[in-house]
Amino acid sequence: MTAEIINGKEIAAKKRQEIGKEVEKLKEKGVVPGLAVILVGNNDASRTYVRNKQKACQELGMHSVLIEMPEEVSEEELLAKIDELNHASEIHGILVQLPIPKHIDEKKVIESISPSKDVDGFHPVNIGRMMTGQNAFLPCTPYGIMVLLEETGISPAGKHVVVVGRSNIVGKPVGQLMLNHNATVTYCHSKTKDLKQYTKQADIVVSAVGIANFIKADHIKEGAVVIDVGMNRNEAGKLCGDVDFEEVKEKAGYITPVPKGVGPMTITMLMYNTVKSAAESINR
Ligand code: L34
Repeated sequence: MTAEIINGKEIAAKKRQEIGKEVEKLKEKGVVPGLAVILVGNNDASRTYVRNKQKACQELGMHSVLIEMPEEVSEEELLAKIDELNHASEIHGILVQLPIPKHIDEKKVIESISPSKDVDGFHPVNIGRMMTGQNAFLPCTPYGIMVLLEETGISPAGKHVVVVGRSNIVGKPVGQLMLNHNATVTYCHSKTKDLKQYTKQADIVVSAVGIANFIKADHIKEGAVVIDVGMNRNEAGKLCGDVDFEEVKEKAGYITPVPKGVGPMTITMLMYNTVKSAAESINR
């Protein structure tokens, strides 16, 4: 079987058109959705992702501010900046691009963002709301994966989803969203013994481990859906996912490429959440 390639860039473009219409409606009501991104230090990959986020804001006619802070910035200074943004009426979404330097407590930073502006969906309040099925900002990468599946006509209901990776940003929440959509979910991670035994049973595999060419054809059941969340660089410095694409695409039913797979959807759902926050700010 040769897999159908899920074109994340194309689906993202379609979704962004819909979001653009919402932006126009809000502008008619006098509200311009605004996103503030804080970038700490000098990580080239982070810089690229943040640039893509700003570009998306511009294309949708949204307000965006980038706050750059040096690697040595103190935790107090970062928290003070977040507090300022929590109170800024023209800002509806606040995002601190991860990773941040080790001397700053990441959990403390995330908890300092107002849940009503936490467009990343990383605040424990939003995570709890997601888990209990209440109105919440859903984390952008997991949400983007759900939309990719929906747009491709794949329902997780009744399917066995195997998530490889258990980060707070991707692995844990994507399993939760799949569960909310009636999938049967198995979580695997670096301590899992005999990973293949699990992944081979999966109707849908979501890989978020951060190791290039980690998932091979013999991990995958014939015809399975393979979602690659990896953003790795190979020996040649080329961007690649967790999945050995050339090999796995001959066996899978559907596969997402890297780039132009999950990445553009992450940014799209960030735009969606920011517009949602702006709309909700009207009634507060
Ligand atoms: N706070 N930190 C916070 N929120 C996030 O949602 C993120 N993430 C992850 C890293 N840190 C974060 C992102 O934004 C990963 N991520 C992200 C976003 C966009 C892209 C990749 C990762 C992206 O634009 N990918 C392009 C290719 C980019 C390139 O050429 O390097 C793609 O087509 O996949």
